[in-house]
Amino acid sequence: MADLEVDSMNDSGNDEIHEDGKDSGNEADSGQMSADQEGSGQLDDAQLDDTLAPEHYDASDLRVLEGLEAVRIRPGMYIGSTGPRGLHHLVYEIVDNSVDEALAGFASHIEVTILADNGVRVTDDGRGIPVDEVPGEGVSGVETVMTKLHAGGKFGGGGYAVSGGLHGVGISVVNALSTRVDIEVRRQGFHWTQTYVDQHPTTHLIKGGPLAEGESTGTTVTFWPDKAIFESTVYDFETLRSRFQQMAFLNKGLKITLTDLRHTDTAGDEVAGDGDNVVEELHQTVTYQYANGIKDYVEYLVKSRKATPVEDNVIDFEAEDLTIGISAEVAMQWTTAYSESVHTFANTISTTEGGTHEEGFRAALTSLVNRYARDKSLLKDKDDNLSGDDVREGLTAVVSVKLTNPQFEGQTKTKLGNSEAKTFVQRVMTDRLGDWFDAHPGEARNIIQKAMEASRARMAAKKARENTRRKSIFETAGMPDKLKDCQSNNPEECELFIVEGDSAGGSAIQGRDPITQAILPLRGKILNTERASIDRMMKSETIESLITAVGGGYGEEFNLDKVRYHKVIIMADADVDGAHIATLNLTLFFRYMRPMITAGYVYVAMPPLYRLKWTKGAHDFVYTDAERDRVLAQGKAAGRQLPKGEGIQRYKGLGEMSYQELWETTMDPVHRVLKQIHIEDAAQADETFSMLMGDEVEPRRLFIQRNARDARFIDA
Ligand code: 0RA
Repeated sequence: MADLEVDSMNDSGNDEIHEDGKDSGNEADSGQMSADQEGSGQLDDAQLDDTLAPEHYDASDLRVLEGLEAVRIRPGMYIGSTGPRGLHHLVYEIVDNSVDEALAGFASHIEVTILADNGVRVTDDGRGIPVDEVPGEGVSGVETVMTKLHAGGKFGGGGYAVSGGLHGVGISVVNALSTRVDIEVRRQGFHWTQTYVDQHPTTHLIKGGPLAEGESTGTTVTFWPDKAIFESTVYDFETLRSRFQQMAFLNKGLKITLTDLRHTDTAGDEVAGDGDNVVEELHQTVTYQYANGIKDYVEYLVKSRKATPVEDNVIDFEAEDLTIGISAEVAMQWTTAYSESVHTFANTISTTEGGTHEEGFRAALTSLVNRYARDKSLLKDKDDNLSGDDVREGLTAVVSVKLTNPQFEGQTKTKLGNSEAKTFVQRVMTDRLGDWFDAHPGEARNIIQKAMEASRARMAAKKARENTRRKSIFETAGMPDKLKDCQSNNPEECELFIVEGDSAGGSAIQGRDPITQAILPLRGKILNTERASIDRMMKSETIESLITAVGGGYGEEFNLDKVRYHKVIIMADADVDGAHIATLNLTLFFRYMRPMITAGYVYVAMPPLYRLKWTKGAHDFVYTDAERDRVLAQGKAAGRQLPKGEGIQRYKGLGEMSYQELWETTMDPVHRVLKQIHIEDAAQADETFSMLMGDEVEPRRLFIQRNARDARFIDA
């Protein structure tokens, strides 16, 4: 799943954790690629000669290919990274072009197929990429799109062009980073084909047979990513599936089909424990199409959270301002759940860092609810205003804006910066939600009463917290008893290990580097914050001690500047129970200290699974079954031997390790493997958390079992 994404890293004393070595390429400076994607002049088929220039390459072709060479030299600049994200980005690049064709009203169905050899085919039933010679280019439209940077789908015209963050850099980038691309266009009554090998066309665009009776026009692009560029060229079905489902939600009516033609050995998940590929993911197909767009999205989110709606109907509206080139769609529903789940998008890119559209949404919502509550005397003069947190408690909402020239800011370029988006969304919300409240007074009253209950619970929690805080100031400077703090006061170098169980906690305390590493042992499982109200949550001593140790507070008042550790490392056993504990901890961060995750401060430690006790030389610790097999084979090839019987020691829990072993394998920055938690897609993560932490045990058990080791639920 693409939700909470994790990058493994061996952070060998290296502080540059955001530039993780695996997903190489700088995410931060890669979001500006949409600036220059205007087309290269209107194509007018009628004016163009149908015959194509004979095949010859002159200086201008060389210049074109130099452009693609630049992409190969710095792929991160164009697709963000050469890790899993970049690899999947290639597919989105092609699909976005087809989506544009669909939004322009010409395509209705996009089919994506992962081929058995990890090539990917994208087919649409649009107009087809122009096949005639492009004036001034000397080559066909197809060849221009394939070889010229930024000559993407936009040949000008047609509504207001919409472009995403990294998206819209064009099909040429896919060509640049593939060993082969086959392109087939169905247009002007015929099939047209061309193949590119290592960026170069092997022939000119070939006109094939006529379209069959009833065969639609359209484009098919098949590409094979270059193994010399990407760390891995194996596509993840789940990552693509969830993205296409989301695209279908965000583009009302669009139909997207995804098919996986691979066999188990590449598509299967490794199941924790036995080292066999057990889970079969053979030849699956999914199709998504939502007639009501984000309204369906909200219904889906509410259902997957197993939340009970306060009112039957999803509130939804949309508005558009053609003069400034912006549209906004909002869908929302309150539920009896305690946490909020608000997801915002700009040009279908998930804006996990929020931004102006989200500010506009929140500001309008809070002031409208307060004004309405006072008008109707639900709130009395003596009462405080309801806070934003109160108003949004239990709210599931999707806000999707589309605008011509989006400015993406923030650490991961997922924060919308356009000021006009704030005023527009704020105005639309105030008008339309205000109308809805007026038209549905009974429902409005229920919603406001729920917010008032939230407010009362929050105040009770605050009071309780102030009491305990006042008390503990006399004790250990406000820090929890259980915390073995580190000596350094510099949060940048400080690490907090959250450790399951007192015995592992003891080893961690003995093994740690006391200058920079603090240990917080927690006994057993923490409260499931998905299922508890905020006052109940704050009554839990364990959760209180965790929040106090981290130091930034929680909820709306969370302050990243006050955080005492820039690495919080969840350390749990490498088994199903451990995975559950890690997930409970992550849920707490996700719901109540989310900026910790966004800032990249939250990690999961990966203790080794096995120790290989060679008869001679140092032992090897390995972290996955695959690594065990590889290291074994390498060792044996090098003539090393394992003692009979107990040569491979399997660790069942952290408690089995001596404190020296725990330090060496799991805590020492030179050797340990940490997984950094990202919020790649908050909506998806939200859904996963709800599924994991919700009422139903069986999906959770299966999921954790499948993901306990390879942590796919937190991997790209
Ligand atoms: C340029 C111009 C036109 C369509 C496209 C590109 C186009 C590109 C892609 C990429 C994947 N599918 C696509 N479908 C269309 C419009 C040409 C016209 O006016 O007919």
